[in-house]
Amino acid sequence: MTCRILVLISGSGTNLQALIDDLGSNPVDGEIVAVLSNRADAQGLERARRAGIPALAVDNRDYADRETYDQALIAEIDRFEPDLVLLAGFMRILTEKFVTHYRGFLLNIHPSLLPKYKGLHTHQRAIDAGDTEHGSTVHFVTQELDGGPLVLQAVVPVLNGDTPVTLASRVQRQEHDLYPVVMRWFIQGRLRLVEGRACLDGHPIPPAGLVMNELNNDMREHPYAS
Ligand code: NHR
Ligand code: GAR
Repeated sequence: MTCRILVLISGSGTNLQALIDDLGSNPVDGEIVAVLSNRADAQGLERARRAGIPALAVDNRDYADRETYDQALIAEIDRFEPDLVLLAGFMRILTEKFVTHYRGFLLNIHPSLLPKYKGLHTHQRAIDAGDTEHGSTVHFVTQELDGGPLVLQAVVPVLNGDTPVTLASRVQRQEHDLYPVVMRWFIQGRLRLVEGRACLDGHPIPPAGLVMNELNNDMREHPYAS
């Protein structure tokens, strides 16, 4: 049965685009059935429409508080009967009620090597800490912000002279390979949340998550080669 995927965004939607392109290029039994944004001006909504995907905004500023907003969001999402909900640059913290409703089929891509740097401004924080490695993580969403079971990470080097902008763009290029891999695992029934643990092919994923790419030594020695 086709896996019905719904994507939540807030901004430019480059991760959404990577998911759309991946589904369009390699046959797999999954379909993005809708894209929702909390901002009507999110560029990602336009990307969805261009791909023929229903795209709508549910603006959080139209609701009194997080509870009523999430209630409205749940109602909109459930009209599409999704089997998988993906947060792709969605910038609103979700209530316990929301994450419980979608438990086991709600994933997020977070721009840090979790458990480091939960929350916002991750690129700046990695630079300020003098980290030599940074990256992005796909995880199941639970009540604990950016604290749910880790699935897969992509690692990038932090280079001399990096700014949050240059570092973010290096991370985002990796994200565009990372999120489609995890989406496919879920579509194929390989990735499941079992008793609070992420499992791949029936085996528990280690708490630190799997790593998609190891830092390539060439890049370390010739950091400007890329
Ligand atoms: N909700 C829950 N319950 N659990 C998670 O793990 C969540 C979540 C909602 C979003 C994405 C997350 C990220 O990848 C995410 C994970 C927004 C904020 C935030 O502080 C923090 C983390 C994430 C997303 N948002 C502000 C808020 O008050 C608004 C910031 C803004 O609008 O710019 O909601 O980073
Ligand atoms: C991505 O880098 C994603 O990891 C990050 O926002 C970017 C969205 O880019 N997510 C968060 O910061 C969530 N708080 P995109 O809109 O181009 O996909």
